[in-house]
Amino acid sequence: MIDFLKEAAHVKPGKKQLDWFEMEFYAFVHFGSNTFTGKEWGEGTEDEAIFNPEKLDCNQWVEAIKAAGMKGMVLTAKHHDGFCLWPSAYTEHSVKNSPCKRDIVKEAAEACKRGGIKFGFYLSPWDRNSKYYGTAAYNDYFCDQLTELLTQYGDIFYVWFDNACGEGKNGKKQEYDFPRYFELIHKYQPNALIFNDYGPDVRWCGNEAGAARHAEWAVVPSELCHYAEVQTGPGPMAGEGSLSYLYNTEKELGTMPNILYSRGLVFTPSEIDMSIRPGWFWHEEEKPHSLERLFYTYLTSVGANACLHLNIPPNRDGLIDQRDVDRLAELGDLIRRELGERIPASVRKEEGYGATQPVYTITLEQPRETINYVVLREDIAEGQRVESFRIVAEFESGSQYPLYQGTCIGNKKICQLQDPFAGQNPLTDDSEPEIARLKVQVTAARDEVLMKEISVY
Ligand code: FUL
Repeated sequence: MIDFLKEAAHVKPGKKQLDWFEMEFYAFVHFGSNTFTGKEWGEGTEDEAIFNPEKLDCNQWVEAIKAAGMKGMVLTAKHHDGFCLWPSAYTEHSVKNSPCKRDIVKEAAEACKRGGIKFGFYLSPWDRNSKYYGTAAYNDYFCDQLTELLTQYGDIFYVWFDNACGEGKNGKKQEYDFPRYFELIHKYQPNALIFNDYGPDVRWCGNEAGAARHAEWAVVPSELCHYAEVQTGPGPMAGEGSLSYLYNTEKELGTMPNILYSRGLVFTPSEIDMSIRPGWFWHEEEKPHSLERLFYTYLTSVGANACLHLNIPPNRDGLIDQRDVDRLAELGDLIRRELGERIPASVRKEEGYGATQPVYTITLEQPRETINYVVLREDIAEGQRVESFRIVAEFESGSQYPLYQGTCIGNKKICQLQDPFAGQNPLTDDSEPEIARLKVQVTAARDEVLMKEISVY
């Protein structure tokens, strides 16, 4: 068992995954026939003539996205209704037969390039329009479209596959040939990450409400992400008795009891995807979520060993709704205000504790009444190791006060100690002394702890 845990501690990310973690926060853009019908899932029978975004301006999208601090955009090149935002040579159901006639994938890719953010696309395997859907020929059709997108629009950082699988217009279901799709991506865009509910490079967190698990491990059982590369030997219970089904909606994925009974381990981190509004597509009657909700989601996704993929749907003019533009700017301002400037402090690793239970003392240059956040980062290039930790405040007198208890750390853990939307923290009434030091104590880890950053805000 000990050996298996040690092995788990050494399951490592690829370079693409490390670069992805550094992006932290990027945009989803759901746009298509549904924008004009008010639906979330189109039937595939919509007339191309309805698609007419007269003021379309992808530069406006990019500006709104950048104002929130997001580093990329993922456009729905084709949603379940099969309508293509680029003039695909393989179907008539696209922008080319709409009054708009513009190649929106091209315009979006170019706007991202101009704005200095990365571009990727969502391509729905479920296609309710295609006559091939539900037959062997559909995988050829899908690969032809995928090839167009991979070869005509410059660098692609991300290909997002939706696992939804319903019936096509002929009432048939389709077997998706994912290994074949992945091969094309590796061939034409070797630097692109592949998102799918079950990996290989990034997996779904299991909900669309913006909620990470209390321990969102990047190292998970291979049963869950069967397309990712297995990096360990078989677990102690491998074989018939091991978990044969594991869903990405489970509460526990990478925790110890869970991985112990797995067949092997893969490094496949989680993405938190959610829309700024209730729907993925723009609907007149909907409005953006509160600043508070979006900010918490940011803290508990980017700050919980995941990335945040926030959807911003353009409206019927082809522009991001002004209410969303304003909310994104507020969100960016709040993130910068809360987490933009570190409090000057020095960090010392205490001697005398074991390699798996180190204690770090953070000494503030100036004692303070309040600390709002502690940010912890493991050097995950070497693997993810910390299972639990706690943070204690120390006053000048030496007396201590427990502040925070956490589970895994991974790429980045944002420990929120104060709530910017609430009143005073009980710790900081006038009668309390000021905080002089903080102690971060790792209480369990799978192998030697390698911290890359400890900072306070
Ligand atoms: C889901 C889809 O069915 C939704 O319409 C949306 O695109 C979401 C991101 O993924 O599976």
